[in-house]
Amino acid sequence: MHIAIIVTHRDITTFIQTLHEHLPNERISIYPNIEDPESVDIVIAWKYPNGYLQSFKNLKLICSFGAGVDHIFADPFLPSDPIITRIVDSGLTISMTRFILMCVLNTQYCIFQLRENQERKSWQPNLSTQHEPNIGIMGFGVLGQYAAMTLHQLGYTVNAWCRTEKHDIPFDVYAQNELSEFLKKTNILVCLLPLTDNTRGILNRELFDQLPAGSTLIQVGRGFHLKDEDLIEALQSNQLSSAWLDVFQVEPLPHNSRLWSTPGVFITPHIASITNQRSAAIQISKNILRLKKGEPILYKVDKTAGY
Ligand code: NDP
Ligand code: OXD
Repeated sequence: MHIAIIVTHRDITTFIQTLHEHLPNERISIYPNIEDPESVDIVIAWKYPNGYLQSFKNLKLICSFGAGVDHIFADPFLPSDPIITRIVDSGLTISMTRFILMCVLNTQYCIFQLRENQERKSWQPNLSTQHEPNIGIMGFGVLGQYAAMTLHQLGYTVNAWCRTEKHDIPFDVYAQNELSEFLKKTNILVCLLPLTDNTRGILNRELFDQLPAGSTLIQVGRGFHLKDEDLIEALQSNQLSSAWLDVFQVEPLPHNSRLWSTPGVFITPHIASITNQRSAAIQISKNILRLKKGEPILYKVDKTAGY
């Protein structure tokens, strides 16, 4: 098999080395040095240039190097035949939960305010440590479910919202048409949705207005879920009190973005959860061996749903 790795914006030394270890007999080409594209069977992709796969006429499998696949569906020339897979990894899932917990705890205990108080030697126990977070998780998939269950086990009030019905969950999971009800019960909103035609721009003023005043946003989905100007307005009017933003429409976030200096915004550089190169290489090589043997491929993306 001929495997082409087209991963941009990331150092993938360990990934390449591990892939070679696990697939010692396969031909592996690395972007931009991919000769003979017609012979490529499998592409491992992260943010490749649109249209680049048009000359890969015999492609069978496209593996996303991350959990998200919006970067693949963003290609208007995406070939329609290949199976598309994504990364599902316990390390990635646990890191995301830890990141969300970090945001929740810092919000709950007003850690930045406490730090300022300390600088002024001011003893003020009545911040909002009594404030009980009601955490609403938008997107109850691999990452959302683990985060929600963990927070629930820690004693937080948790609700979730997703597209298809879920059963036997120890808290409320709202259906797609119950978004308003879900938002009313939420004062810390976590976005763990994939970016699709249905979720683009979903974090907008109309949605923020349905949350209780003073709520917090934890945005770890994708930059295009959020209407930046709507967030800034919601913060300025105190409809939201704070927003943790890990993902942006343009990354790195441009210096002239107003988000950098909007009070209440905490910016992290897309580090909520990062693909582990070794486990990703092992997972993808196992799937490549499955393809070779004609066995079912794991972690397939639903092309109709777009995630
Ligand atoms: P999954 O595909 O496992 O889960 C997606 C969830 O979103 C599902 O619960 C799905 O509903 C729900 N959903 C999709 N469309 C809609 C819709 N229109 N309305 C309501 N719910 C919807 O994805 P993961 O949990 O693995 O990952 C989620 C996203 O997290 C990724 O796509 C990526 O954008 C982001 N991410 C961010 C990282 C970071 O570092 N910031 C790292 C990794 C991922 P249903 O259950 O009904 O199918
Ligand atoms: C991913 C990401 O989708 O890092 O894996 O955002």
